[in-house]
Amino acid sequence: MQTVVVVGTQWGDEGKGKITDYIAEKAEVIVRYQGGNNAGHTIVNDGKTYKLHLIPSGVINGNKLCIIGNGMVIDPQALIKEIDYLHDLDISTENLKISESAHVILPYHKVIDELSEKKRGAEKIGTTKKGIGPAYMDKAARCGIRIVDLLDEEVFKEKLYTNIEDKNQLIQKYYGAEPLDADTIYAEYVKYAKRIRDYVANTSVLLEEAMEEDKKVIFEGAQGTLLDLDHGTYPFVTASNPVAGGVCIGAGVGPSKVNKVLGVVKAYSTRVGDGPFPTEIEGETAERIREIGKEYGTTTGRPRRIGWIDTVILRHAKRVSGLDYMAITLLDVLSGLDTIKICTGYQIDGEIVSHFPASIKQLKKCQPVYKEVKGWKEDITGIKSFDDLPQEAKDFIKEVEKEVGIKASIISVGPKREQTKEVI
Ligand code: 2SA
Ligand code: MG
Repeated sequence: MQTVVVVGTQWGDEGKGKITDYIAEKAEVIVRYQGGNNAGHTIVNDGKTYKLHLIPSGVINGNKLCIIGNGMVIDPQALIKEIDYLHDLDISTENLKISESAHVILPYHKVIDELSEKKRGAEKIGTTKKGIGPAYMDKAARCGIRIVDLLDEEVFKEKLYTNIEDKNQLIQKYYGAEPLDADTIYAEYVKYAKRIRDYVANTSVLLEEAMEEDKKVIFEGAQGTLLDLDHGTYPFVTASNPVAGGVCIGAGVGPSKVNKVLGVVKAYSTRVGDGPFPTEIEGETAERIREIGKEYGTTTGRPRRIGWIDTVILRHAKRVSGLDYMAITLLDVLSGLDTIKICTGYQIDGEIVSHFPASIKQLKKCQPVYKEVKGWKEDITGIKSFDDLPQEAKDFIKEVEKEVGIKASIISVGPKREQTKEVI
């Protein structure tokens, strides 16, 4: 039995979908354990580009068991749209299973997400406005509606009508916005329930069975370590736990069942949304990386902020997720640069810090300490193996490995499956 967690080490968009799709070739079960349709995973296979938000990336890769775990928050409308989208592309969802314990995103979550961001003004988080935070808030406040509740019309009605009263108080009295109509939501969601009913299961049990049969399981993280509710740049984070530990809670498996953790590392850094970003750069190099790397939000289309690779962050990710090895992605995007910077530490008020600070004030003061390495001019998108890489690219990887203290086992030089290479 072997299970692997694919986790984002930066602020998301490291190419987790692509790496999951690549290793999914050898796996039978793919599980998402946190987040919702705030995620945007792009996969290119056989000349086709797929964009997924809720369904595990393994769905593209044959008839695998794809699990939406209990730790996720599900917008049923978005889920049905994604199922229909896959069907239109002749991709089967017959092996898709949705946890009965996952929470449901309701229209008031989306409205409150939008209103609370507006109210924050300059201090906004830069959320995707998909209702993710408010849905997790209700989960913690014990007034959330789970998939199992949605499927029982009586239970759903009772919970919805109770909630709507409270939510409308907030929406109308606090935010001064238009209240929502419970009857309309009820009628709409009952229809959604009918569409998704057959996919719903106790996914923790399904996973246990699969593991007992020695099936290879991939846990696919969404977002990244620095967006983790506990380990990220709080409050500029998402409302779930993308780190590897999130697997146990969000999929219903014990820690002893998690065998390996693969950290996906973009060869530079990006962030979409607000909050501190020590190695952020602007100007020509940033523009160039954004255009070549197509650094625009998959879900929202927002231009992503760009920066150099930051090994302070990567060491933080290694520690909090227990990374075994790295997959370095988008290496090709750096081709053509004269020099490449690797951040090895921060200076705050004249002192060198080598661990990622928790204080946002401190983070804003961070001056990155860089090591500069030589770039390479060659187009590397067509390399057949790791050995074909120019020496400078190999040296860049070696330097990152040395700073982080773990090996890169996979490198990726383009969006296509054949552009992902195993190093070891
Ligand atoms: P939310 O909506 O409550 O989760 O937002 C909170 C923060 O988390 C960030 N976040 C993301 N960052 C990178 N990628 C994400 N997925 C999409 C993508 C995002 C998009 O793949 O491109 O299309 O804009 C993602 N989801 C959430 C978000 O920007 C906030 O900083
Ligand atoms: Mg993404």
